[in-house]
Amino acid sequence: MVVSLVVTAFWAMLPAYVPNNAAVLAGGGRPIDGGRMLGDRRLLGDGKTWRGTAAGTLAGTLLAVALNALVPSASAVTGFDLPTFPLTAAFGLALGAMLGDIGASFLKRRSGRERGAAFPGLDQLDFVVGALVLAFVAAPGWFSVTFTLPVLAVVLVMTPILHVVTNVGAYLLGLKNEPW
Ligand code: CTP
Ligand code: K
Ligand code: MG
Repeated sequence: MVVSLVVTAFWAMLPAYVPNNAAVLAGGGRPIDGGRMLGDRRLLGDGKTWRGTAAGTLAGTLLAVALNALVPSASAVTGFDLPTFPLTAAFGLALGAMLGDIGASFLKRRSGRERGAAFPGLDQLDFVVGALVLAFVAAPGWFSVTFTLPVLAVVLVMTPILHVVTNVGAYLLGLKNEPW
């Protein structure tokens, strides 16, 4: 029961987990804010680029398409009723994850945090909130069937843990400048 919930929650969130990591690998180039300032600080900063955002959104969406192809065999092997992703849901999860992260950068700059600074709590959940909200807007029917209250609860507990583990890992591998 609990295992089934955790596996379902993880599967349903994979298209939202991959974008930020893909953006780290693919990022660079023109910043989204074009260097613009708001007051004496950058609007978003150099850490939010068009290329990273596009690559992250594409990676999350394509992963969902790949997962759809695996659903029959993965469900058969695990015995769990794993969700498939309509394209609207896939795109909503992936783009939402990127927008949540961008929103967090906006808040970090407004609160005086420089690029790369940690914002505990926000760092671990910004992309989850963005992904869930945009998936709900893009595919409300799918969302309500997939993200039941127990699944949502697991997502909110599991994601910060996974986020810490993957970011420390990426830092140790030299892929990220900070371990958060
Ligand atoms: N990245 C990107 N575009 C995005 C998100 C991330 O290009 N939309 C890339 C950038 O190279 C960024 C790196 O991934 O530096 C790490 O992402 P993140 O930790 O989210 O950005 P920070 O550099 O820490 O910037 P901020 O303080 O604004 O979060
Ligand atoms: K971030
Ligand atoms: Mg960072």
